[in-house]
Amino acid sequence: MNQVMIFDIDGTLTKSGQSVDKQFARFLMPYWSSRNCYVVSGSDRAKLRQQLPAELINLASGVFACSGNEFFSGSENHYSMSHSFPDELIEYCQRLVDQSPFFWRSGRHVEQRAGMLNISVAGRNSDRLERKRYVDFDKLAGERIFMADNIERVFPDYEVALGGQISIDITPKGWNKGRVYSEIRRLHPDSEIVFFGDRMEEGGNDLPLAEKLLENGHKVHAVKNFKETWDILQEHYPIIVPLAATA
Ligand code: M1P
Repeated sequence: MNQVMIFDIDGTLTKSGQSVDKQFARFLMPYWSSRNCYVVSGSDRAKLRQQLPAELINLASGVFACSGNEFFSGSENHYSMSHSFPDELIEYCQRLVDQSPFFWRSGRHVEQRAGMLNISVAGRNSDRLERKRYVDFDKLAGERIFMADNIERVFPDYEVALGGQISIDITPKGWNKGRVYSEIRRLHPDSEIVFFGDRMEEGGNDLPLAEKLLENGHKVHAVKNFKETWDILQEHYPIIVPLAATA
């Protein structure tokens, strides 16, 4: 049976917020040209283009950005969802940011993307050290879980996912990575789907897609980092060599 591969980016193909390792990118190039490979990320296109080189993105069969709310392949845009988030929700999030006891604000704390809002107390302008400080703080304080619970309680039409390390993602209910499933089924109705992600725990942003795949008999790999993704690919999913090349 044909296989279609879907890869989350942060924590699965790259270290969180960083560019893909050069050697791993070299491994992925022939890999992505030999198979139908898609990527899905909570991040927007601009961020995704900083993390993966253009040659690699162009080899992917398609890219789902903004938690699956935007879909493009090459220069073709397939869809981009838009939603007008209520002022009350945005103000509520801004208040949560302002009230946080975390000592540092780098800027860009409430970011609107296609079909989603990203909220970060440390801010999207945080450098590596600032990110690390917030990660350490959040481990002790559980702030992101606290924020997510509160937002979902006060605004029940919205859902909140923990995507990366320093922020939370808010979408209208159901506008999550799970929507990637129906799109891939439409494009590849007879293929087995294999998904790699690092956030499949309760509240993690890879969970909705992982659940849909498992319910429908597909495969899911919950990885801890890109090295584990690399190992699994080498061990279980060899590069497909076209028949003419083997003759
Ligand atoms: O792709 C995973 C997440 O990457 C970033 O998360 P953070 O800055 O918290 O590490 C954000 O772009 C987030 O929206 C996204 O889900």
